[in-house]
Amino acid sequence: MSGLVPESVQKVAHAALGSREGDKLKDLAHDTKDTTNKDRLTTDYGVKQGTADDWLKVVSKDKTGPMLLEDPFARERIMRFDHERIPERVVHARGSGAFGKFRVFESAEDLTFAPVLTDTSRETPVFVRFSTVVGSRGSADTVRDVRGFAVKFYTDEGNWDIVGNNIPVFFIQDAIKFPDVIHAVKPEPHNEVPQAQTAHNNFWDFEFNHTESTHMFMWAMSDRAIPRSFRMMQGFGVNTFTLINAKGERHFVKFTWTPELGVHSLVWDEALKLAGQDPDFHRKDLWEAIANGVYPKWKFGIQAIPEADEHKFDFDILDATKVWPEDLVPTRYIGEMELNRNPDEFFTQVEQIAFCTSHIVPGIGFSDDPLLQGRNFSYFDTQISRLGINFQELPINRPICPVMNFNRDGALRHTITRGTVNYWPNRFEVCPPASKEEGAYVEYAQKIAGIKARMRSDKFKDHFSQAQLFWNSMSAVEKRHIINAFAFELDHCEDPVVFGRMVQRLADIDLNLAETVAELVGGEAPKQGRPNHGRRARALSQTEFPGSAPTIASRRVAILIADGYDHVAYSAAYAALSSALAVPLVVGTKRSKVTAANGSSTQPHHHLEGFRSTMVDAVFIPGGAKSVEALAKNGRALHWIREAFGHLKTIGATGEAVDLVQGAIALPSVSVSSSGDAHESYGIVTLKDLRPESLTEAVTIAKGSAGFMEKFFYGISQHRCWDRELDGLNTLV
Ligand code: HDE
Repeated sequence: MSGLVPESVQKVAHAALGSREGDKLKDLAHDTKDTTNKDRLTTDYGVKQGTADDWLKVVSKDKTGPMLLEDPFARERIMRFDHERIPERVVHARGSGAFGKFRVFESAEDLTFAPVLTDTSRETPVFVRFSTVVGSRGSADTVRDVRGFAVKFYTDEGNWDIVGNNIPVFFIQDAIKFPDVIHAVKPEPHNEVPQAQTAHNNFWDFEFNHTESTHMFMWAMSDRAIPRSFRMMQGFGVNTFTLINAKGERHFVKFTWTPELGVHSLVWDEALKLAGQDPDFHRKDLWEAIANGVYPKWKFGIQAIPEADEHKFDFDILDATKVWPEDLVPTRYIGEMELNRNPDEFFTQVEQIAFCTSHIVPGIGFSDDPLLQGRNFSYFDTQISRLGINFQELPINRPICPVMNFNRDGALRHTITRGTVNYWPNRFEVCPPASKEEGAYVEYAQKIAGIKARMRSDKFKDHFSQAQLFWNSMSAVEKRHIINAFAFELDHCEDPVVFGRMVQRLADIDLNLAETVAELVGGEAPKQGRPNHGRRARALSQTEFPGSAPTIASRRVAILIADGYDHVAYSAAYAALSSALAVPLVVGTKRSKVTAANGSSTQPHHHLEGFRSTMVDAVFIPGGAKSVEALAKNGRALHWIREAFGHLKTIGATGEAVDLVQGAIALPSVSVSSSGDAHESYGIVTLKDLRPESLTEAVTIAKGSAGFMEKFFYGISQHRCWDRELDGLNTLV
């Protein structure tokens, strides 16, 4: 360690400084201070302070007495503290972020002349902020909500922001409705309840009254709204943008990010528990992966429609409540983003970053998407009240290319612009506008003719076809989760008008869905449903994105032990997990030293009370007669095993621990090994008669492998054992 900056962070930062990606880091270095032991405490105006503990007082003999307002040190401290908070974001208040880099591996020059999308040799620095939408800054990470996925590219032509979500559509079609939808979803005005939840009367009342929301609320009730990790979600620009190529041709486009690790979600019970047990679960997960060098990566994709084809679809391509089905407009993946550096300071980087949909660079344009047009106004405006008019000067926001203009003054102006003129044109010809050849942004000459009116295109009026398309495209497990999500949400609406009408609305999507939910929540079953067109589309079900290769990198695996554990199995598992870049976490009956049967010992990372099964992806329990006996008598240990089973996690056990797992789960359909051969049943991987040589450190993760570790790792790489749920075995939570 040097100063207070962890070495791992420094190493990455220094490596990046030599590269193109390091340009933003170099820029930030001008404003970055390390806290070191050499520094001495000073006031903000630089005077050294001799004490940090006592306010200046008039003291009597017993050293007590009134405090003096004169004390400038104390006043500075208190006043600075009084003003530490700035307004939190009105939406997306809770988030976390990281630095990284972006590069295209295939030029999109047929679509655009923007070098960030055409120059395959260029590395563009990025900062990404992930967020929830509804909750306050201090709310929990794992609530059911849409996730923000906002990317700032620091390009040589200026900053380009894609301010996206992990769901490709939105609740409303026209920006004028945004205050209504957000008021409805936020805590209710009379009692400020509930926090960070869609499960309340006002939200579902709004949804019923806005049929255009139907498609989006189906996504919000799906597993997409409870991601396992920010690193395991897709990102979508949602709005329709345009790209202009060197020939002056224009395409309508949508942007997509697809994670290398695949799209994976928590199960609902796990998400609910984590909100209390580890409210920072996603924030820590991102930090941990980057600190461990398992950098999250996403492929960047574009869907493009030539300008001439704008009206060839049965939906309006400018309607943000619609996807462009992959079967009609395939995504072409052309680039990759990697996040590889954690922030140095949360407030000045993650909190003060200011995204604006209006930040685009030459070669990229807007469309007449009525949601996007409104967003272009809103983001700049909101930054003014959140950060002040000079927000673009904050280190995290300023571009890495030159900035020069005659915008001046305002609160907290930072830049000192020398020179005698602050207007154009001027007699010195200082700072003239650029020509197109010099890289000026030139608007596409779009022909427009029309009348001034408050209207929407007729195609915007179809609010159900794509909601049906989404439902039809779900897997059996996903459908079940959506039904359960509605059952949970509507159960939290006490007003019978609200849940009663919502179950009727579900009949516009699928009668069976509506009937099932009606029965669960106590609404009147709809008599008739809207005919379902029966069509399905690719890429809507998240099961189509399992990841580029089976891996357990960055997966958290608990190893449960007590005194007397089998050290051979323990250390083989620990080593194999580490070499596969997973995160082994040893959880003991206590956190003080635990001694193995052979006299070796280990210091667990956690103990069973402090750490819960919800916080890991899989569990391994080595044998050892005494250890297993202790775990079997420990209610929390048994609950760990049952809960991990109920949450569909892979569980591995060797030696005596096989009987422990079998006893805890006690389901006849789940069999365990009785011999020296590794055995797998419903994601329970067991090896009764352990021969040390059967536990290898180098594990190939592939389907159908014979070894214990191979089977165990393959199970983890599959994220969850869905067969347990399909066969109704997941009730032990
Ligand atoms: Fe936002 N949105 N939004 N939004 N949004 C904000 O800007 C707004 C919409 C999204 O990590 C605010 O800086 C309007 C769609 C993200 O800092 C605000 C409309 C999508 C973030 C705002 C929308 C988003 C925001 C609040 C409808 C997905 C967090 C703080 C017309 C494509 C960015 C801020 C970050 C934040 C307005 C709809 C994504 C108030 C008016 C659609 C990821 O300006």
